[in-house]
Amino acid sequence: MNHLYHLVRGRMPDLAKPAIETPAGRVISYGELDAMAARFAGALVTRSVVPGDRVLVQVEKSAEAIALYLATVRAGAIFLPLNTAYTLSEVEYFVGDAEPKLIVCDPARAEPVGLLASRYGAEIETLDEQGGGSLAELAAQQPPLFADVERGPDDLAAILYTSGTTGRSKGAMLSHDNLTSNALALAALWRFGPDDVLIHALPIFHTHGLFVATNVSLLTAGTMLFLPKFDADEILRLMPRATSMMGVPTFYVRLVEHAGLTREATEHMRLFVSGSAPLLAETHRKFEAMTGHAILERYGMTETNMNTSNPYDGDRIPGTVGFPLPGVELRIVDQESGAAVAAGTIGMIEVKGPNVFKGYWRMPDKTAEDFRPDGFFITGDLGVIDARGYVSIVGRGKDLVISGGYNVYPKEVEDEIDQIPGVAESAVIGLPHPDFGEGVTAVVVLAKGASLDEAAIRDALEGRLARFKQPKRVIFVDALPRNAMGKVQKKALRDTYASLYEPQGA
Ligand code: MLC
Ligand code: AMP
Repeated sequence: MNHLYHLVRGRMPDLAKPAIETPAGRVISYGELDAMAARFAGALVTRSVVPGDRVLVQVEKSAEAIALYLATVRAGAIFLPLNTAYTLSEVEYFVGDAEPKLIVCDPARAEPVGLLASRYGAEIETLDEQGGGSLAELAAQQPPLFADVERGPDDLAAILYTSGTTGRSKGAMLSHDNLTSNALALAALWRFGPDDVLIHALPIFHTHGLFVATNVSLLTAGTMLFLPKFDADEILRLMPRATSMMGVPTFYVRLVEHAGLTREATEHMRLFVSGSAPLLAETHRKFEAMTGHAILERYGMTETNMNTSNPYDGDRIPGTVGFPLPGVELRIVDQESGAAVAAGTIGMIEVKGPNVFKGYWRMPDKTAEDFRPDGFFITGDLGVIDARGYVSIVGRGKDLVISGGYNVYPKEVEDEIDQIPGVAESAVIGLPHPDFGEGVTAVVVLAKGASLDEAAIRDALEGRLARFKQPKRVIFVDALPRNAMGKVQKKALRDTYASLYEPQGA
């Protein structure tokens, strides 16, 4: 049984049990979530959504947004969530590429998104952060029961876009089996069960918050404490009644800076998980010294769900991402030739298993490029396996910046900067950042006679790129360092400006 919703329903506890609680005191039981998802599924069908259709969703975090996710898979359609920070021009690309039947957006954006929808022949409905809006109104008129559309294990449940190192964003096609197999593996490994109360402060438009956190909790009949966003005070307030939390490294960086983080404050917690970006060994050690908890670091990506995890029992080693999950094959190969490397040698990480996606939406060539003939997916991450079998990520073979757990592709930012009148060329790099792990930084060469400053560059990017992608700092240089082949040497730039974000006096 691989249908995501069949599994959720099959594992539902007592229907009165809370599935989601909000800090404002709202409690949504499993029974209510089930009925809500049925009503939303009915609403989707009313809006002519049929199996295989894409439902593109750019809404704030709410229990209703989770119900919409469940409703989409119940209707046999494909859930396509988008970061709420994306600008209209960014959204337009996804609409054009995915050709959704229905777009669900925040009421505040109904007008411009509505125009966009009509241009691309899509329907539009709205959903706000309180769970209101036109889609909720339509759902309220539907019955609380819905006959779920049958889906096979390889049928798609979701498409999540991930930007490309060159060119366009790619939609990673994730099947029901990709999602269920991974959530079940994680739930077993991390010992999730009905007594778990998970602090959920992640956004729900990415793998981490939507699949790792939400699917694991729903498939184990747990309760999620649903915060709209990360808030250290609120998280510490909730810890005495929670058992677990999943977060990106920035969560932990901020928590260890908080005076309220103590052994007593975390006494009721049994598990802290970190992923989506490298957790500094220093943060791991500080957190353990302050709380007695060793953060469990795991490694995944949009295309593959989770690949490896430190053990639940046994050493959780700082700076490593642990062992391949049960059912996941992982190997390290030579980046150029693809040949296996000697044990203990750094190389490209490749993975294969039920967790690995079905390819990029309507990009067969790109898909073929990223898979080996024997079915292994080339992750673009560089790693090494030690004598005990622990995997460490030691770098990236792809030009990518990860800022606070969000991926930013330098090429996309460079393309925008290069279009600004007065800019000759640019290089975008990630530099060590005390809060975000890496800070997006632009190194810009101005055209002869141009006199742009940092503010002018930032202003020009407004509305074109989501704020988290915009450079935190802009550095002006006379020329970019290049090698003999004329390729910009980003490593040289990263070395030169390595301490740009170091706190003053550090
Ligand atoms: C927000 N801002 C960021 C940012 N998040 N800038 C850079 N990087 C980020 N990640 C900017 C905003 O644009 C704004 O800028 C300012 O910071 C304050 O915004 P905010 O909303 O108050 O930020 P904050 O709540 O502090 O958010 C930081 C954060 C958040 C780290 C808590 O970004 C977050 O929740 N990240 C999680 C991302 C995630 O879920 N990744 C999983 C991907 S899945 P301005 O200029 O407007 O003031 C994946 C696979 C896997 O990777 O393995 O899991
Ligand atoms: P995304 O495309 O948003 O899914 O990001 C996936 C990328 O995040 C991976 O390819 C890795 O580069 C990175 N990543 C995820 N988890 C970790 C981790 N624990 N340590 C280092 N990098 C990670």
